Amino acid sequence: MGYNIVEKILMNHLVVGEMKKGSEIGIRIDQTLTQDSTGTMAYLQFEALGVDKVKTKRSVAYIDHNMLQTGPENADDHAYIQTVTKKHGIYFSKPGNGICHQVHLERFGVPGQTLVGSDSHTPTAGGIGMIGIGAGGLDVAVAMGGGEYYIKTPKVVKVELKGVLNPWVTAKDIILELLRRLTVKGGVDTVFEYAGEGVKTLSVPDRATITNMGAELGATTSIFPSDETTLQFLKAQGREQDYTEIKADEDATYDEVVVIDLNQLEPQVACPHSPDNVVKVSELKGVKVNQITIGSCTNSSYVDMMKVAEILDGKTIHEDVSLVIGPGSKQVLNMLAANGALAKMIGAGARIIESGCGPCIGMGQAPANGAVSLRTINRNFEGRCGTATAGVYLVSPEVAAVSALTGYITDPREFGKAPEIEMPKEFLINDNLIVSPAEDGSKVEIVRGPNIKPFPKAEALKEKIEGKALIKVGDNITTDHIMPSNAKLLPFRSNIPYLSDYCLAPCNPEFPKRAKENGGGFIIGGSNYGQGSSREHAALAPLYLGIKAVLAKSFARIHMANLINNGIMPLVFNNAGDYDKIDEFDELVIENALAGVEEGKITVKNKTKNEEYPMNLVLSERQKEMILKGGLINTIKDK
Ligand code: MIC
Ligand code: SF4
Repeated sequence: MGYNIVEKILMNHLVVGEMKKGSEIGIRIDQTLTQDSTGTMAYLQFEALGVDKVKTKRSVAYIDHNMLQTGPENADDHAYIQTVTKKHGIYFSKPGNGICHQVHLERFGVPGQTLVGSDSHTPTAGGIGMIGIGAGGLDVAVAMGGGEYYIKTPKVVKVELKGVLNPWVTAKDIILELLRRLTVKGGVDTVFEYAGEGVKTLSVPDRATITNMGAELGATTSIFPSDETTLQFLKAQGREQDYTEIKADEDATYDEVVVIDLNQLEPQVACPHSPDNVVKVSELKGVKVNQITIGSCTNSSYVDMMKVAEILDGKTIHEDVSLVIGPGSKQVLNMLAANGALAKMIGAGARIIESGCGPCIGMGQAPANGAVSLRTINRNFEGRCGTATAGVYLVSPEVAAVSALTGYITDPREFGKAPEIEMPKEFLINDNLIVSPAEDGSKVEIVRGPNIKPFPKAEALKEKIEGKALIKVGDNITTDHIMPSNAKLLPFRSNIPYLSDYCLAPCNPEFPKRAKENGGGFIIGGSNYGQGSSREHAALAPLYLGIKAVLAKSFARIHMANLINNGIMPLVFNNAGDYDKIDEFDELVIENALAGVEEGKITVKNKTKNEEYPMNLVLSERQKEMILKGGLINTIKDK
């Protein structure tokens, strides 16, 4: 029997366990990446492991999120990351070099290898046939130290792309279509493997747009074959030697098949406040737009930017629109500057921002109250842009650029001929913002600014756990709700005591105070609790506030792993209806926690209502140990 691509790469990297659907496996990790907003914590944890030099083939630290330097905190953290990486054998991509996923694709990704990154969009690397997985900082730290990375053996879904996209219809529309059909919870414990004749028609950056936003399906990752197109891309990046062909066997099998007919697709848009709230652009015709941002790790490649420049060339943006453009990397920005495309953007009235995450994570460019913001990014969760009352719509760069000219959401097919941009035969290669690690790390002094505070540590599990239901939230709560990030909070990512005062604040600003006054307690969640970002802070802040367990209908993959790594029990309602029976401030108690963890079943007693709720806690042996001992660090220390 033949194998699909996912099976081939995972089998090649299998270290622990057996590849049986749903059972836990440990895989060897070839590469890691971190970015700055999760990186400080990841490197503090790496230091706690006491490993001298990373054991991976390549590890890279990017500075791309915390680029607004409104105070010294971000620059202090950059200095910490630059020195800690120099000491321990990690490459350092300086601020200005670009967004981690874009730069990693251009300069470091290798088909057939595995990559773990402390950012949920690490699957972008699937665009060149790599298994890229987003994880919490602690898991990345362990991978840097040579430890394996654990996932549930995924379900593999083949996404068969038929036909060819029509003019003005893009890779973004393909992934939006998948989100429309499968929703933000449709990909949990799944890898999407792309196949079919349509694959050949998509460039590497197109493929990367699709694998990037596979994260919004909640998928473990997404992957394309590594083929002639991949080879041409790597050649143009001067990295031909990194190429290997990777394809599924003719008789490969899949758990499910989804077919998308590219000819039938139209330009699409994800409406506020969820990436799966997708409709056709033509259905929103005439909606007035206030702000447009083009960029982010989803859509900021050279070709994306060139198309935008062509659309804007010689024209002027609508008087009521603010257009902001952030090219994804120094390579892209430099090429646009050299060939005059930047001048076309500026000439039309665009505001050019540096190559980084910027508006995508609310680091500046918060729209006006009630504004409509059209963005080429991947997430439009409520409030993420920095303005709770604004509505963010997710679109392709083409829809964004055309709408910038008209001032309302516009189907670009009304605009005329679509720009045709060739992939460059040679990219401009200049890695002078990538700093190599020291030959001899022992001489490097690590700089630690006053913003860096120790991270909270969990304690071994107790037999009896008591507390109040401190907060009850609904379905699809994101990590942007649990640990919000914006220009005011992102600088404090290495300061959990400070951050914890904002934990779950978008749901209820009283929560941190309640948790402190009651000496901790429980969080009650709906389904897909913790979707979105990989930020471990969404587990560390609750840990700091004394949260013992989260009771939910279901959990998103990365957040669940982060809770377990930090010794917090993710309990799943056996009867989903029990969720309705709990009210905030109910007194809850778990009496036989230790035995319950071993059995995978825990009974939560509601003392206020005199009821009992059976909960599931399905854990691997490795995860049980973490819950019992109080997290991953304690487990490793014991060994
Ligand atoms: C995001 O897009 O939400 C982020 C900001 O890149 C996060 C990482 C973080 O919270 O620092 C992610 O996607 O993991
Ligand atoms: Fe940065 Fe946005 Fe991509 Fe996250 S999704 S890595 S914030 S550009």
